[in-house]
Amino acid sequence: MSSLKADARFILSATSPAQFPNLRLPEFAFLGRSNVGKSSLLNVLAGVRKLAKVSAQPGRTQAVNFFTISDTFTFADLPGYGFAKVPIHVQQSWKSLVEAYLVQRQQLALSFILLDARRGWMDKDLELREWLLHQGRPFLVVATKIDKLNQSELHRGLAAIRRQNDGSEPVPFSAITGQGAREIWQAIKTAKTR
Ligand SMILES: Nc1nc2c(ncn2[C@@H]2O[C@H](COP(=O)(O)OP(=O)(O)OP(=O)(O)O)[C@@H](O)[C@H]2O)c(=O)[nH]1
Ligand SMILES: [Mg+2]
Repeated sequence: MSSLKADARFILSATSPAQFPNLRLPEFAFLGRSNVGKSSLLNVLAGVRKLAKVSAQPGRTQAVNFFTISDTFTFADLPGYGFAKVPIHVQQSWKSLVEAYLVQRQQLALSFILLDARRGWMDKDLELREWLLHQGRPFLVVATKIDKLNQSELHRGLAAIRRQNDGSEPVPFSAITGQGAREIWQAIKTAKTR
């Protein structure tokens, strides 16, 4: 598997659009509910255990965290949405930060929508999906934490996700086993050279 261990670097953590870095590299964004496994996926892809902080408490990533990979592209770890215990003003600031990112970010090559394979689409995920479609932003759906499902649960979970994704297949992924990382890398390489 191609992980780029030595060359993954944390750049900065932005809490407002003015702080977004301008590195002129193709960028890949990781989006999804709080606790779905965005930071864990990023760490697996980069081959670095603690590149992106993995939260013990949901809702911890409240900024957009930027990383460069081999100085050829960047990853953006976006704050998770939909955590009920987060106060309303924090949810609103999430929304304006993420919307500003998705509207403005010219170098954004591809977004990943992460869904918990056990839960599938929830309202906020569908809202995000509609929004990306509306903005003409390409995205790929990743079904996370598949190590927690048996074969038949996995089959059912993936089918449910596909049904609400115009029949497109999600990438099954586990940060524990690394399954799916190769497909995600492939999608990144394809989008990067497009
Ligand atoms: N079993 C299993 N646990 C996972 C997997 N991915 C993430 N987790 C766990 O789920 C919890 C949340 O993971 P994070 O990667 O921090 O999730 P996040 O989407 O970045 O969360 P926020 O930053 O709060 O939005 C952590 O306890 C992880 O260890 C996976 O593939 N399998
Ligand atoms: Mg996170």
